[in-house]
Amino acid sequence: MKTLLLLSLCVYVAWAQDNLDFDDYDIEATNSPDVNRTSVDARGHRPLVKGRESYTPSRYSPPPISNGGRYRGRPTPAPVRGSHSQEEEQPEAGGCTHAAKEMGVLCPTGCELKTMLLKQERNVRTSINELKPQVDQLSRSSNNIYNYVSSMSNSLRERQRIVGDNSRVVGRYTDRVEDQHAYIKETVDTVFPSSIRVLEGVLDKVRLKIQKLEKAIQAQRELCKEPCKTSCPIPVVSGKECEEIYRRGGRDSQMYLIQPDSFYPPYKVFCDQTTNNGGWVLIQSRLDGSVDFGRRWDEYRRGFGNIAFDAGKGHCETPGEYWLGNERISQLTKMAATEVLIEMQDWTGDKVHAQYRQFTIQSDTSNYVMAVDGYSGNAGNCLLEGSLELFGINRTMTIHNGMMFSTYDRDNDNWTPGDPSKQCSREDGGGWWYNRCHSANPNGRYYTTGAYTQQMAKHGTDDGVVWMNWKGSWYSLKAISMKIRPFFDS
Ligand SMILES: [Ca+2]
Repeated sequence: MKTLLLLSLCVYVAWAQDNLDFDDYDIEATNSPDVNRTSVDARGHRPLVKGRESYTPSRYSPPPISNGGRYRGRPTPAPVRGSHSQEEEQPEAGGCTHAAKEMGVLCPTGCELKTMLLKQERNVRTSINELKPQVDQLSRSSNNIYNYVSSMSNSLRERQRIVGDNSRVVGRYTDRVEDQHAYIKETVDTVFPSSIRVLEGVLDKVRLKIQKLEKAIQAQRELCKEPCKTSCPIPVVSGKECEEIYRRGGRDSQMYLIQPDSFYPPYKVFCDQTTNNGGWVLIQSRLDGSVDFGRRWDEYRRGFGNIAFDAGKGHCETPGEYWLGNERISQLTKMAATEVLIEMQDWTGDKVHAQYRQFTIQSDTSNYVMAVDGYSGNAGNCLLEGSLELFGINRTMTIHNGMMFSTYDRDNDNWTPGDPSKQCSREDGGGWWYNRCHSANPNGRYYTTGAYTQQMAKHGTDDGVVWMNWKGSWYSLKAISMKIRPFFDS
């Protein structure tokens, strides 16, 4: 019973210690300058960027109707020509009328009438004789008119027949037109939509291709940002790494071709053949800020930067700024025991170094976990011990040994894994074996001022080229380099 009680007490103490540690984290984290950052503006709207953007309201207005029918004045009836009244003629009364017409007609009588009739008969006969040919002529004319009317009737009937025929033809054509219309409508309703779908598919593919091209163009632009690499004569001597080149007579520090694995093609690297008996493969180099180290996972995996320059001696004996690439570093350190030499320089010219007798980078599948051991040097043992400015768990957080590699697009650090807002690489400027987060930051932002401040840092964090155990968090080194070679126990 006593033993059980003691065991329970031990468990409780251990649990309480754990919780205390967590509380310490939180208190420390709250007090750390990392947290006191300015808040980000709300982005519910998109304000215009002054001088670069403008707002143009685009509205469609239909054009006015033109050439659609001109107004014509309505025709007016022709004016009536001046009419004049005609004198009413008095009827012929055989000379029997009164002198005044209001008095009416005076009828003749007796022989007087006979004489008058005889006299009249002559006149009438003459008139009849004159009228007769006119009547004949009129009769003939009537016949002609009759014939003409008959002919017109025939023509009219013929026309009506033609019109009838035409309407039948028109009817037939109308039917055909309706058939055509139905066919076209069906085509529009069924064939066109499917064709449009096909075209939309094609359009989507074209769009994807354009996006790919734009990405490729962007990638090319990124490449073009880097300064042009000068061509260097490649030394005849080569080997699987710089140590082998040294043994084969390559004693000058310069760019060489190495081929660690005959299965893969050789690649260029800078060999330091003078420091500590030479044989060093330069895997990391910062010296003037000419290369951006804020890069993606894939770039750190493949490597980037400039291997070396020809400063006028006919061969590339001046190293550039570069990262050899995690894949190559991993391969080199896994071939055999490897040591690493980290040399650094401040802005006054002082130099220190940190050396580890064992240095191995695991493969891609384990996110290039780093393992170091066997420190010596005068820069401070950042990779194994963390920052000496910190104590307890806070120092532990800055140890790099055993960490996976992280970049701003691949968070493998120890700072709240799974929370995308807690990314050391994003805040500290480069790819590195971040913990939570660092005591050494050789791939950080390059400050030409040396000392820098929280206000100068992009995220208010110590994102410079930092080796805390030498210069603290707020001093960015002028130069730092990492070199590896096979380790031979002497
Ligand atoms: Ca994290």
